Amino acid sequence: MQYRRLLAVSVALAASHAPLFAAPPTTAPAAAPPGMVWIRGGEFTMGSDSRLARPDEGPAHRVRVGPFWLDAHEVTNEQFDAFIKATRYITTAEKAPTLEEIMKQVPPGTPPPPKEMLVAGSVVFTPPDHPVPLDDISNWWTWTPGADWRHPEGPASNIADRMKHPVVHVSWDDAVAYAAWAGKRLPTEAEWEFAARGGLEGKDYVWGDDPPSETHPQANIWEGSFPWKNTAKDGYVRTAPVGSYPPNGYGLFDMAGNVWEWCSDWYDATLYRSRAGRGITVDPLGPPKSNDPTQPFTPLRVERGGSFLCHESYCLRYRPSARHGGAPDTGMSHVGFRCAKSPQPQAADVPAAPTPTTKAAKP
Ligand SMILES: [Ca+2]
Ligand SMILES: [Ca+2]
Repeated sequence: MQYRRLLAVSVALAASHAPLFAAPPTTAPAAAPPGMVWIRGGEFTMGSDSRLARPDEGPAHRVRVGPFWLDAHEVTNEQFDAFIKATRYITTAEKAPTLEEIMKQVPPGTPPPPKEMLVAGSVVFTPPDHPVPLDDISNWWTWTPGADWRHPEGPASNIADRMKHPVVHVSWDDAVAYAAWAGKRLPTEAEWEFAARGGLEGKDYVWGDDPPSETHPQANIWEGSFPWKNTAKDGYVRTAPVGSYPPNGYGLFDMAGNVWEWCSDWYDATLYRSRAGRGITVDPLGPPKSNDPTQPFTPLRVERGGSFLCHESYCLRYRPSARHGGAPDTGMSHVGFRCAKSPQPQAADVPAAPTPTTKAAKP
């Protein structure tokens, strides 16, 4: 847990290689669960060595994933509201963090945050009205008491006209709780990327190699000058209703942009280097723990797909190979999720501590 706390402080203070399994079924074993798409699985090139790729996206390597179902779109406020009404679940952002939680994730010697920080809230995108240096995220992120999934910009905001938009301010823990309630699970990072590519091999974008178009927008991203001037030529400054842009080759919407999507894996910035030259990685569940040298005190889970804030000048991560690590207790105004589901019988949802050499527990 706990990056929400850490980020609050920072803002405030300034494959396995198991034998190949039998060929996956090419047709779904049953009628699709409502809102889900059958992904028949297969072998693909995961990661990227493209000039657009960041270091954590390479080297590109061969991976095989088994068949699964995936939500056609990000989980919406309407869907999440049904979960809350059924379970009375309280999200991470609605609970005040403790001083102990915060101090566990900051370097030794860091002074404790002021008491006013120890209240329920979340981190909200708050754009400046002028250009700012891009090396300081506090120029556009603000710890906002009272911000949560029902109040995306803070207590004065609401989601009344955004029920078809993706839910935001959900932590990884919240997403896992929703998935368990829905009889689903979070996708693995490998499943997510296989699905995002939609059958296209080695392309920079989920729609191919063409760059984003402002006349025929392929996704909800940032247009203009980040983070202060958004021309919104794609129609939306913040989140868009799910399904507002063309689907990819598998009929999946918003695999690029709109909101980042939690995956089940721990995030390891160097993960792919360990797979290089080792043949085909089969149904990887991710590393046993997270590893990001830039955030050594914070365990991180994988987020994929980029968001409405991504722009080529700063965050060109609305690409299928792009990766990001987020602390499991961090909900933000540009992070959501979608769910996967294994063919029956359903496996346990999310492995607590998968190892790179453990074959997936998926049936
Ligand atoms: Ca946009
Ligand atoms: Ca997305």
